[in-house]
This record gives sequence, C-alpha cells and structure tokens, in this order.
Amino acid sequence: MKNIIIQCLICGFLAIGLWMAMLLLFLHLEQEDMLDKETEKLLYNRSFGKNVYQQASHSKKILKGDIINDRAMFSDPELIQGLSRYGLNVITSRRLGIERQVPDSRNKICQQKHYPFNLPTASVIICFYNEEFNTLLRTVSSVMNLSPKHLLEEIILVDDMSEFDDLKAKLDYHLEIFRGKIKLVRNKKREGLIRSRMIGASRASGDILVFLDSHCEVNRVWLEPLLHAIAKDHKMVVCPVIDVIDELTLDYVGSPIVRGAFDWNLNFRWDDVFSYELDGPEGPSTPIRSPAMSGGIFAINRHYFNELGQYDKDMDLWGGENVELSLRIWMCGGQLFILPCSRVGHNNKALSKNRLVNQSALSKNLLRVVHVWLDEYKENFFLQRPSLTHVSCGNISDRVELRKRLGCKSFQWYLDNIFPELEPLNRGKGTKPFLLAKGKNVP
Ligand SMILES: *[C@@H]1O[C@H](CO)[C@@H](O)[C@H](O)[C@H]1NC(C)=O
Ligand SMILES: *[C@@H]1O[C@H](CO)[C@@H](O)[C@H](O)[C@H]1NC(C)=O
Ligand SMILES: *[C@@H]1O[C@H](CO)[C@@H](O)[C@H](O)[C@H]1NC(C)=O
Ligand SMILES: [Mn+2]
Repeated sequence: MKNIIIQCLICGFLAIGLWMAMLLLFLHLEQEDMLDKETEKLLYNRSFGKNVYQQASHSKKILKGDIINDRAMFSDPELIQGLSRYGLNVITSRRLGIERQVPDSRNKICQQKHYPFNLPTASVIICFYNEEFNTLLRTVSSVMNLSPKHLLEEIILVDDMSEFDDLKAKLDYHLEIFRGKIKLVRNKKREGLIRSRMIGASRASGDILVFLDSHCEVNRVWLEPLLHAIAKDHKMVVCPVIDVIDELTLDYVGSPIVRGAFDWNLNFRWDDVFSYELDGPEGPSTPIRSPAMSGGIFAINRHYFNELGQYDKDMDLWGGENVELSLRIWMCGGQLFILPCSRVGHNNKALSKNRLVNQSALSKNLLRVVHVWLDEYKENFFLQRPSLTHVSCGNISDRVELRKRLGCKSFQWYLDNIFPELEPLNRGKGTKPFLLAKGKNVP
C-alpha cells in the first residue's frame, strides 16, 4: 500500500515537472518568436523605406547584392534569426569572413597629413558579449592590418561571459594567427561593459588606451591622429568620426562631421557642427570640440584615465557612462575632441534585441550621473523623468569625493563654457528648440 502511494506521488511529481518544463519551453519559444516577429516588422519597415535600397544602389558593390535586391530574402528565417540574435546580417557577415577592406572615407586634406614616426604606443581594448564571430574577427583584423606595428602595443579582448560556442575554443584557435599581440581575458561572471572596460584597462601596458566596440572596422591611418593629439596634451581625450556600417548590407558609409551632445534626459545624440568651426586653415580636418562622447570609441592617456577616476564601477551593464565621463573630462580640467581625420566604422545594430536596454540599470546609471555632477540643474532631469525623483542610486560618496579631490568645476561652468546650447529649462529664456541631430549613430 505504502509503495503504491509513493509510486503515485513520484508519478505525480514527474507529471507536474514535465508539464512545467513544457510550459517553460513554450513560453521561451513564444518569447523568441515575439522577438523575431518584432525584428521582422522593423526589417519590413526598413526594406520599404528609402535607406537600404538607396544605399545599396549607390554603394560600390563590395558585397554582391542578392540579399538586398531580393525582397523575398527579407523573410529568410536565417536572416531574421541572425538579426534578432546579433543585430546584423549574419549571412553577409559570414560571406565577408574575418577580413575585408573598407573604402577610405577621409577628406583629401587628411590623406596628405603626416604624423611623427615616434608616438606613444596604444593598447586597444575591445569588450564583447555574444558578438557575431566574423564581426568580432573583422574588428580585430582591421586593427592589426591598419595600425603601425611599432605603435600597437597590444589588443586586449575582454569576453564578458558570452554564451555562444564559437566564441570559445574556435575563437582561441583563430586568434592564434595574431599571437603575441593579443591578450584575451574571460570574465568569470557577467560584469557589463563598464566594468569589463576597467578590467581591460587594468591589464594594459601601452601609453594610450583606445576603446573600441566589438563590431567596428577601422579605416586607414585611424590611429596616428589619436595618438598625436594625446602626445601633445596628455589631458586630451579624442574620438574618431564614427562611420556607419549598415546592419543589413554591411556597407561602410562615411559620416558627416558631427559633435556629441545630450538632452535633459541625458540621452546622447549627435549635433550639428557650427560651420565657422570648419572654416579655419585646416578646413574639414579641424578637430571639433565636443560636449560629449558617444561612448563606444575613444582614446585616452592610460595614466590620465586612472588619475581621472576611470569609470564609476557601480554602474551596471551600459548606458550613461559616456555622459558621466564626458562631464568629468570637461569639468575636471581635460578636453574632449572629435578628430575628423581618424575614422572608425561602427555597426549600430539598430535591429537587434540588444537595443532593448535594461531600463533599471540605465535609470540607476543616469541617477548616479545626476546626483554627482548636475548640481542645482538636477531639477531639469527630474522634470523630464519625474518617476525617478525618489529612486535610490546606491552609494555615491566615492564619486562625490573624487569630484572634490580633482577640484572639478561646477555644472554651471560647463553650461556656460562648453555646452551653452543645452538650454536650461528653468532659466526662463524661452524654449529654443534643440538642433536636430544629423548623424544616425547610437552609442
Ligand atoms: C513601421 O512603420 C510604421 C509607420 O511608418 C510605424 O507605425 C510602426 O511602428 C513601424 N513598426 C516598427 C516595428 O517599427
Ligand atoms: C537589469 O539590471 C539589473 C541590475 O541593475 C539586474 O538586477 C536585472 O536582473 C537586469 N534585468 C534584466 C532583464 O536583465
Ligand atoms: C558609502 O560608502 C563609503 C565608502 O565607500 C562609506 O564610508 C559610507 O559609510 C557608505 N555610506 C552608506 C550610507 O552606506
Ligand atoms: Mn556599439
């Protein structure tokens, strides 16, 4: 009798367990399916917008056009899945492989410039999480191929606990050809982009840290202008112009010269450059003073990065850290410029599910920026985001202490001197509309 009851109980548990497992599987598939549907819709929208076809027909056909010319291909499940998984066209990416040439997008004036042979050396830091294999390798091979050997100290790859199999043994195997120049660090737990970059920086030994995303391709003579500018002033932080790698065609398209800005939500965006800034003797190669950086791609002196307090290690995943670093650079005695002669292509991945940022991490990060740096202007942020007024952002005493120690200027000073176009909502001067961004990059 007892046995039968126990058997029944076991059967019952097994049955319930099985049902639960099936239910979870179903929900999981359903969720994947929704993401795919979402991607498909975005894709559909784009394929009937002007972008893809115009760009494709004007581009130099680096890629043969069967994917972009055939609308039927937009319903290819492999393409859709790849898009929702990686945010880019995996079919084309596989065909391009681990190395390709991109068109020189620099202005002619840049092509005639010469840089000293002896410059500080660079450690290039690339953090990745579930990146598409060929895209990651193209990032690495473009840096290897287009950086002068004597200036490239090393490339440091930081794997933030990726889950995809090809980023494990297969990646190790493929990196062998670059042996000697590459350090691969694998995080033991998920740290997010911000802490991963700090981990990469702590392993670096070059004079200059150059941060790149894992879906970039650098252009010709990209590194020298960055190193040269920092060699002249060690508190100079510089960004290349970020060209666009289209997520569908993977075409490399040059960007107009823009500068980094943000609004009272602390959302980053690109802004027009004043025409007089490009009227000087250097014309369109003039360095552009930028109130903010987009985040992914910049170069900074390694000692200065440490002196300036690296990143806020209590920020999670990504978002907001670019505005925080931009404010810290300007308010604490540094400078931030965009150098039009240095160009790096970046894939925006606008169709990826990764574009769904973790809102709670982002809100916390932004609040840390607001409470440490915005002084009396924090009210402007809360006018935009009233729901965050009483939300806690953890312990910021270290960052407040850092600001004091570095003797940083006020946010008022930053508004007056660096970013007067950020019209304070409560100054009562009327509402001058923001300039519309021309670039289409997101950080
Ligand atoms: C597609 O475009 C339509 C109108 O242009 C818009 O209403 C819709 O939200 C878009 N869908 C997606 C998924 O972006
Ligand atoms: C979002 O980030 C927070 C940490 O800030 C984490 O606790 C949470 O699990 C994340 N949510 C998702 C859906 O990843
Ligand atoms: C915040 O952190 C500092 C040191 O990091 C510590 O001294 C202080 O007690 C902490 N404050 C709170 C409220 O936990
Ligand atoms: Mn990116």
